[in-house]
Amino acid sequence: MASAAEELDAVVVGAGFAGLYMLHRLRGQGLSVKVFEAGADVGGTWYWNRYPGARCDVDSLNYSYSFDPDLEQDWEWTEKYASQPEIHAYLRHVADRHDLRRDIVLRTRVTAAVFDEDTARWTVRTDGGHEVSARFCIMATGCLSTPKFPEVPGLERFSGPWYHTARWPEDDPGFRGQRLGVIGTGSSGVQAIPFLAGQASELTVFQRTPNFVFPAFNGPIDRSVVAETKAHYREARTAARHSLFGVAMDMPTQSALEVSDDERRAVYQECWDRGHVFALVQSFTDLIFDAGSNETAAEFLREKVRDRVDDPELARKLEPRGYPFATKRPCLDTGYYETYNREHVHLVDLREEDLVEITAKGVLTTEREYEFDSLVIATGFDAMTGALLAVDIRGRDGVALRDKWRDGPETYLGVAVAGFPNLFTITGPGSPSVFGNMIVSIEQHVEWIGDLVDHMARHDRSVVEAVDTAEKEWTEHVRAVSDATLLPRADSFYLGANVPGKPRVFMPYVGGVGPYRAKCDEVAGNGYEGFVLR
Ligand code: N01
Repeated sequence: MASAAEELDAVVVGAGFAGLYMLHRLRGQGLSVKVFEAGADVGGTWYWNRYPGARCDVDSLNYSYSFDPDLEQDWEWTEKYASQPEIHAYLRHVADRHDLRRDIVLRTRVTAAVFDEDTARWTVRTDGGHEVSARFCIMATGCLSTPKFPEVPGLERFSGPWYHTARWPEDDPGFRGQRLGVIGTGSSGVQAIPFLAGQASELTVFQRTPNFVFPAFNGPIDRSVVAETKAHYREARTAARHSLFGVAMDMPTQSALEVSDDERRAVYQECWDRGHVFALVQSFTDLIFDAGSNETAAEFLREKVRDRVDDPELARKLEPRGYPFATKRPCLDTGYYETYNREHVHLVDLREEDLVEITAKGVLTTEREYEFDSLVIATGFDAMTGALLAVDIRGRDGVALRDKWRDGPETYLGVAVAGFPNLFTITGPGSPSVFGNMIVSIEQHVEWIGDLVDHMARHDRSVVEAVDTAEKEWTEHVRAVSDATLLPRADSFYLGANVPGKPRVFMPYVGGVGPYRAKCDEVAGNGYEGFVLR
């Protein structure tokens, strides 16, 4: 254990993609840094989400660090979309390659961070009894890291074992021959269900909202694409950084309503065949702006459900309806719908019967009790703010972040908060974050924060704080940009709508990864306008 009030330049909370690179970056700038990580290993998301079938929905060559050109060349991805074990192995490799582990304290959760105005330092405390003092406190806690559980009571009464997809045990439990219940059909459920169906003797899925799901067409990585990308990685990375979603793609030029039905179908089919989450979203200019255009894509995808599911009544239940396409994160699948053609797989439509409680034997709905040997909870996350507010963060005048954000998060650029000097939130609310390729957004924030810290050192400044008016303007801009789209029309985790009582505020910045980067660069170029440096 660290000695009381060990003095550091920076504390980083979390050792996932963001925390590892932040440590590397600040250490390279000569700062003393310590990382606290709750998990038993580095990896963040890719440590915790080890459920069967877990894999990335951004292609491997894009979902990787760009900061180390040698790593980029050395590392060999095996699949188009990497699995959890492969991404975890990659992050473990990065930690070793850059000798990061010596400054990472594992199995240790940060519980509080308090700013002292007299010393202009943060005191950071952990559940392991650490107390450290640091000039900078950097939250690399991830956007999807605080699990959300079903609201109904009784989970503790269930007599069998249960597992949340985001807290999967290191030793995979396996469900061979068991009656298994799964609650939730977001990306985690959609990925896990085909694998779980391969184990369980009876699998029952409780679906509240059917998702838009299309095939990943995953497989061994195309070696010619690898060679081509590696030969031009710098250009590819630059293009990704300036793109809409952090993955370089051709920009559409037409509305979905400007073309004939046949042309539109051909475009959708081509995107479908690519098995790419953003391709379909970006196939026409107006899919996330115009309900009529959006409906054409939605109907195309519903038709595919009908093609893939044998029983028409079951297909009807699985067809996504009631919210526009892409207003909840669409899912990439491998055999998801086909799984429902298997005799031992059953669907309970929670729009027709409500969940009442978890009982000792299983799940009680308004229709009947379903009995299970084990349960899988795939109900997602308290997204974006959950992990930040889990820590008791107190800024100037002892103000708690939990109080400041009572009506929803307010940030300047999603990276800083007025009243909380020298605190940074990597991919915080108000930045593109979950609305694109996380790694591109993480690297951008890490580098921007690193540059700011360097700027402060060169200009003999020790404290930086977002200005209240700049924060208000940015928060309003984030809201206005999302309000111009269809995105707030779904009860999504982007809006906090999946967590009862959470303020209904659209959290990611949806103006695009490239334009957002340009804005951050402009702020820095103008001497960090919107910040006070003391
Ligand atoms: O979580 P989710 P997730 N009773 O919130 C349902 C990333 N990710 O873990 O839609 C019954 O999407 C809920 O229903 P509803 C990715 O960004 C990426 O699956 O709220 N059901 C929904 O069906 C993704 O978007 C990958 O009505 C309840 C499900 O549970 C994000 O993580 C893989 C319920 C939760 O879906 C979150 O995905 C996995 C209740 N009380 C995750 N509460 C990649 O591929 C919730 N639900 C990279």
